[in-house]
Amino acid sequence: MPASDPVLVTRDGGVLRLTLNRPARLNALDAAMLATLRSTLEHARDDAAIRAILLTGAGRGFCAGQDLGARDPATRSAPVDLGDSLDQAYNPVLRLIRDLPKPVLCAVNGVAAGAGANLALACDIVLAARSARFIQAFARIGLIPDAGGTWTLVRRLGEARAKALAMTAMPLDADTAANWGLIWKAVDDTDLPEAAASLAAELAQGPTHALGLAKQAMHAAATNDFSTQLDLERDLQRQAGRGADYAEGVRAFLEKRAPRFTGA
Ligand code: LHQ
Repeated sequence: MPASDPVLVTRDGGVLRLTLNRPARLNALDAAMLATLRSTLEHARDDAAIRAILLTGAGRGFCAGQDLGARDPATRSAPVDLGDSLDQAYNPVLRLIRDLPKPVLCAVNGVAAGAGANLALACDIVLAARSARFIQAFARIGLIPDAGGTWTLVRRLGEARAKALAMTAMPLDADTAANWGLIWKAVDDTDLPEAAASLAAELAQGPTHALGLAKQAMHAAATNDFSTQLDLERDLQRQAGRGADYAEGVRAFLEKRAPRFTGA
């Protein structure tokens, strides 16, 4: 894997680590990065040996959103169709992260702006370095939040905070993001690599099938009423209860030892 690859892809046991790798541009997203993210996440979805994904960035930033140098709207004769760019390059990646039946962890190592912020927020668990900032930078360049931002911000923060962040493009520090429930946790910068690696390793040893079903149930909760959600929990728990990991989990409990989950 050449160090110049736009996304570094490495395996450590059941963890697939994806490192956005254009540090001189704060890992701003271009077509090659998005294509690599897409194909790698498709592979991760289909490979049962991959049981957790860890997304992070190289250098001092996590991701500064769309590469604004990749295309100059003013010097092109045809109008820019950003909808096509979202449809073809961004949204498939966001849907993959959201639908992947295994945990996706994001370690936000520095600034996360525009689509970069919302890429992080699409992940299941977000850990951030205390110095990281989340910036809905879109309004600064005359755009609306995309990459799922309007959906995520309103659900996690409510309209008041979501609208203020979108309309002011104010940077949100990692501690406030955690206090507001936008992310899981802020940790000291120097602790982030170890905290992220150990959480990813722990997730990769978990009952992967059940974790995927839990993710599915929680996503459905956003639109289900209580009774429908009870029915869904029944159906998914039925599936989990047939799994080898449930049998192993109960056996390990009774034998007073740590479970050895296989992900099945
Ligand atoms: C960059 C970028 C960048 C290129 C820093 N591009 N080079 C849009 C269109 C299409 C479809 C899909 O959806 C989207 C969604 C979007 O993501 S729109 C939002 C795009 N992102 C932004 O507007 C953020 C732009 N960047 C910034 O505001 C700042 O760079 C932040 C606040 C992220 C960081 O500020 P600083 O820490 O002061 O760093 P810097 O500004 O000095 O950046 C370092 C270098 O990275 C610099 O290059 P240079 O050669 O001068 O050292 C920047 O030009 C470059 N860079 N973001 N998005």
